[in-house]
Amino acid sequence: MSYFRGVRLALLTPALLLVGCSDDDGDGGFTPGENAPPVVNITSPADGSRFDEGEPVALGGTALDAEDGMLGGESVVWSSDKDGILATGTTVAVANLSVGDHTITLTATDSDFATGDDVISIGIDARPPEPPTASITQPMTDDTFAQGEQILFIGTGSDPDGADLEEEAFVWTSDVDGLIGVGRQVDSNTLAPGPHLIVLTVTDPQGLTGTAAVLIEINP
Ligand SMILES: [Ca+2]
Ligand SMILES: [Ca+2]
Repeated sequence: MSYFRGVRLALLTPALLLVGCSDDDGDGGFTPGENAPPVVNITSPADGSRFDEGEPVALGGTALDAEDGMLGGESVVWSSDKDGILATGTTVAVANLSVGDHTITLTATDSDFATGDDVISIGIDARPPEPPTASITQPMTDDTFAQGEQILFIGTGSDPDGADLEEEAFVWTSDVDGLIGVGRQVDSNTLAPGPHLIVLTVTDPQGLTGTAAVLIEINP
């Protein structure tokens, strides 16, 4: 009786050891050969941050893999649900995010092709329109003219928002005589004698204005 029990125990022991091994597998994490995915953490910017259109957004994060250590370079990828893949590397700056709400994902891939990611939401606000610039090419301040002399007024302007400026956008006035003319280039021989503050006002399609001025003298 006791002999057979001993044999049975001896036969069972290897099986019990094997069962013990599979129990370890079930607990996970410590069995050689099992690959753990990278643990990814976005550290910058803060979730919910907002930025102006064109403003650089500093993206920063970490990707730690149990087997490979810290991941970087091409194995970490930033993407936006709105703009697609943005950049690779743990620390990058992007300045061309489109206006609107973005879900930003940092995805890391380890050497065994296991992936981990982290996600934040940020918003890009449309930049407010900017006024145009105006510049008077001629005449120049302190230029003097005889009464009745033909005076040529030439100006330039541009809009930082990229809008095309029509001829009608350029309006010339004198503080003495009022409206001189409309267009990038106008002329007049009817200015009254005396000093004139000549103002060029440029208006963009959004109704914003830029001005330039020169002071000239009309001799009687
Ligand atoms: Ca791994
Ligand atoms: Ca504008």
